[in-house]
Order: sequence, then structure tokens, then C-alpha cells
Amino acid sequence: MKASDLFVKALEAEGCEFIFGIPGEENLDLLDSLRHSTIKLVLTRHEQGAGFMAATYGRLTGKTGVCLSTLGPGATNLVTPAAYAQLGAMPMLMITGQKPIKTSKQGKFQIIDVVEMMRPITKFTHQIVSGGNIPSHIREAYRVAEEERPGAVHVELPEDIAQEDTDTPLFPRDRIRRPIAENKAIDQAVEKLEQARRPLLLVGAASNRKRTSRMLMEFIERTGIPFFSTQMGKGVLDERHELFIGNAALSDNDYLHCAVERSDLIINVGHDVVEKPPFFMKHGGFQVIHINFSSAVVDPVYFPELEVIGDIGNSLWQINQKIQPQQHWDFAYFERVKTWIQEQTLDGSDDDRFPVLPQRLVVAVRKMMPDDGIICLDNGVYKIWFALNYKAHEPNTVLLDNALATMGAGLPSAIAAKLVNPQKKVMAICGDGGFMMNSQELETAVRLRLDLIVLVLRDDAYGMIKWKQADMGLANHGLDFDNPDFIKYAESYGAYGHRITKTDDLELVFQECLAARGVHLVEIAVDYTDNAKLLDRELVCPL
Ligand SMILES: Cc1ncc(C[n+]2csc(CCOP(=O)(O)OP(=O)(O)O)c2C)c(N)n1
Ligand SMILES: [Mg+2]
Repeated sequence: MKASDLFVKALEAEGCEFIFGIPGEENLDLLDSLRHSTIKLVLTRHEQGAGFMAATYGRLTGKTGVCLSTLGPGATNLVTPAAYAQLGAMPMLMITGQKPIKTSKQGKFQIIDVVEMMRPITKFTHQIVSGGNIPSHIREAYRVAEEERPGAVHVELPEDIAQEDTDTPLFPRDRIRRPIAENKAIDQAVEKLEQARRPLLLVGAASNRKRTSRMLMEFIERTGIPFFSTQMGKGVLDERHELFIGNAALSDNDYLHCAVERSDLIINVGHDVVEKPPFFMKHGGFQVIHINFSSAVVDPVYFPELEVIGDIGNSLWQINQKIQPQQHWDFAYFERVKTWIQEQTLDGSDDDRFPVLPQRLVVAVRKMMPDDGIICLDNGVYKIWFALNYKAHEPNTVLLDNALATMGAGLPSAIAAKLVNPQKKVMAICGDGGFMMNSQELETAVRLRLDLIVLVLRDDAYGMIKWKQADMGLANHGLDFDNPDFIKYAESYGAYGHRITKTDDLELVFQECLAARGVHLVEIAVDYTDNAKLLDRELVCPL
């Protein structure tokens, strides 16, 4: 068999459904082998878009998302998605081509050491030097990408290796049960929890990766312990639940820190230090139980006293079997904080002024999106407003990146979310800066005939940095830009463009777009004057 055919067979055996990417000369044998495969090639307009799509596929399915590029310039374009998948714990395989490695007449043209370039931003990076090794390397790449903590892996397939003849058999996917936490760790956690006065539950990103919602729900229903979430932990538990206090969107001076500071024990399920810290630990302050698949990376702001390591769902199940609700637990203050947070963050959410206030925009999106609808956020200051004010109803329905926090992933991640969930409503939410970083993928979305809404928030600036600049007392400088006419821009791709000119049109336009076929870009001018009010104020906690 031709090695590139074997390569494709190995991917099929792993369950690969899509390859996102842009082939180059060096991938042509692989491309030809894909002609007869069940795997769908999703051609993109930039490798970065392909990488973000593959990573999001991995994030949503737990199965490795695959992307493809040529050598040199194609591979360098995958660097940001690699970091995105690696920091965000999304299983992703990057396949890059290379010139022939045995004999080549092209000198160093386009050649950089892609395997080494990928080393610091992947869990595994390898050049295939013989067709016979393809099955084991692909199996290994998948194993490593998907194993907790998931991340990015890279395989380089040189042109001459792709053309070799080989008859090596494939390796079957092995089924590995994740290890579970040890009895004594569970007993210690239960004891600590029962002794605490004001325990508080934190739900982090790893809880969204595996099915932990049911066990977490049982835990809070059994104990009555209130909970909050990190940005990437949103939706694991329905945020309409009466025990939900809020989201820790800011590292410093978040409203939620009032509750955290009063707590004596945080039960942290699934947060790790890659996300912007939801709180800062201090010596002698509240204690933390770390419940996760792997042990805590110790950090000056994170040094848990007790760790329960193993499958999260099982750890919670074991705790649920043993824990007894305690008379001395006191959650009264947390309830006050919850009410107070709602008052603060919802202030302005019924204000119909135009340009729109972010808190009013969040209300409109939440009202119109179905419970299982997915919003995919790019990076800008609106992300904080959505984290704080948008109540997630189901797991993995708020896709935002609080790990690499890169701009440019909003639209590609929405495309992948729609491919994975064709029956669900999907909306990309982007700033005018982030949208323009990968706006060319509008063509991909239109070509794939996706039904998608792309909301573009226009402030003609890199607003997030402007807010920081002002907060630092610096003069306004160097962050304003002009925009294309987004309506004409969308239309030139064969998408539909809608410009909102009155805030109370928002709901109606969303309703129309959600019911219609095709790609709909909705532009709305946004008023960020409230950023300072919400985000830069002193934190004065309720009594
Ligand atoms: C690729 C990348 N470049 C730069 C940054 C730094 N950065 C974070 S937010 C931001 C501005 C975002 O502007 P925009 O997308 O218009 O959103 P806004 O805050 O204006 O709503 C910048 C430059 C980043 N996170 N990622
Ligand atoms: Mg902007």
C-alpha cells in the first residue's frame, strides 16, 4: 500500500471525520489518498482558521481534531492554534508536509525545522521517517492528544515518505479507563468539607471536558453548597440554579472575590492555573481542595492544601456517597453576595440607548439563543461582560478562550461548533479587531452552506487595550482604526449583512437571523463607557 493511503487509513481507524486545512505541494499524495476516504476535507482560507476549527472540534467532542498544512509558511501559520489547543486542553493533531528527506534538489527553500518549532507548544511532535512507522505514530499522536490533560500534537509527513510502499498493519484504538482517586484522599476531602464553615464550590474548565454535570449537580443538591464558575467552566452546571453565585471573570477585584474571601474552603473541581486565576490564594487565607485529573501546578497564587487526583466524575461520585450536610455550614453571606452581584452587573441591561451598552447586548443574545445554542467568543473586552452576565444553561454552550486568549478564533470556532452540532444554533461574537483577523473564513462558512450568525461589535478600536490604557492613567493613543463597510463586506462573500441602528431592534434581528438559512453578519456599534464603572472600581463588599 502507498504510505499516504496507509496514513489516511490510520486516521480513519481513529474515527477522524474532518481534516481542516490548506494543502501545499508537499501534501499532494496525502490529498490524493483522501479522495477515496470517508474523511471530509474542509478547505479554509488561512491555516490559522483551520487550526482553530480543529482545536474546537477537539474541545467539543473530546476526540482529536485534525488540521493540515504544508511545510514552512503553512506550518508557521499553525503556531497560534497549536498554542490555543495546548493551553486550552483541546485535543488536536497537526499534520504538516515536508520536502523529501532522503534526497532533495531544492536546497533549503521553505525549509525550517517544524518539528522543533512545535516542541514547546505541543505534547508530541515527530517526523515520520519510514512508511512502516505510520500506524504506530498516528496511534501514539492520538493517544497523547486525548489523554488528560489533552492538547496539541504534531506529525510531519515528508513527500518521499508519503510515496513509499508499505504493508504495516494498523494498531487498534485501545480503551483505557481513567485512574480513579484513592480512598484516603476522598476521606480526607470529606472530612475537610464537613469541618469547614463556609465551603464554596468552583467549577473550572476540566469539568466541561468530561461528563461531570450529573455528579456535580448531585453534589450541590445533596450538600446545598453554593457554586461559582471560571470562564471556561461556564455551563457545566446550569447558571440559573439558585445556588449559582456568579462567574469569576476578573482576577483582581471581581465581585465574586467577596464570597471567596469569606469562604474558608474552596472545592475546586477542574480549574487549573492556565486559566486567568479566578482568585488569588494567600498564605493563611482560605484553603483549597483541588479535584482534577492531574495534580496542581503550584503557583504563587495557587497552592491547594489537599488534592484528589483521578477521574473527576468518579471522585465526585465517591464524595457524594460519603458526605453528610452539616448544621454548622453557613451560606447566608454568599446569598447576599449573589443578590448584590446581580444588582451591579445587570445595571444598564434595560437601557435602550444607542450605541448599545454591553450589558444590554448580553440580555438580547441570551433571550434569543435557545438553551442549547452555542456562542463562540473572540477576544475583546465584551468577553468579560459575557462571562459575567450571560447565564450558560448547558455544558459547552459558551466557548471562550481564557487560556491563550487569542484574537481571531471567534469565527473559526463557530464554524467548527456548527459542523459538530448541525442541529444547534451557533453565534460567533467578535470585536471589530478580532473579527478582521480571520474574517476571510466567511467564505468557508458560506461555501459549507452553514447557518451561522456572526455578531460584530464595532467601536472602531482595540477596545480592550483602550480600557487598560485609560485605567493606567495613560492618554488615548494608538488604538483607533477604521473599518470596512461590514454589510457590503458580508454581502461580497455571499453572506447576509444586517446593521443595527436602534438598540430595541436587536431581538427582532436576532430572531430573523436565527430562523433564516445562511451566514448572517450583524453589525452593532457598542458603547464601552461603562467598562470603567464595572471593571475599574474599588471592590467594596456588602456587609
Ligand atoms: C492575536 C492577539 N493579538 C493581540 C492581543 C491583545 N489584545 C487583547 S484584546 C485586544 C483588542 C480587541 O479588540 P476588538 O476585537 O476590537 O474587541 P474590543 O475590545 O474592541 O471589543 C488586543 C489587541 C490578543 N489577545 N491576541
Ligand atoms: Mg473593537
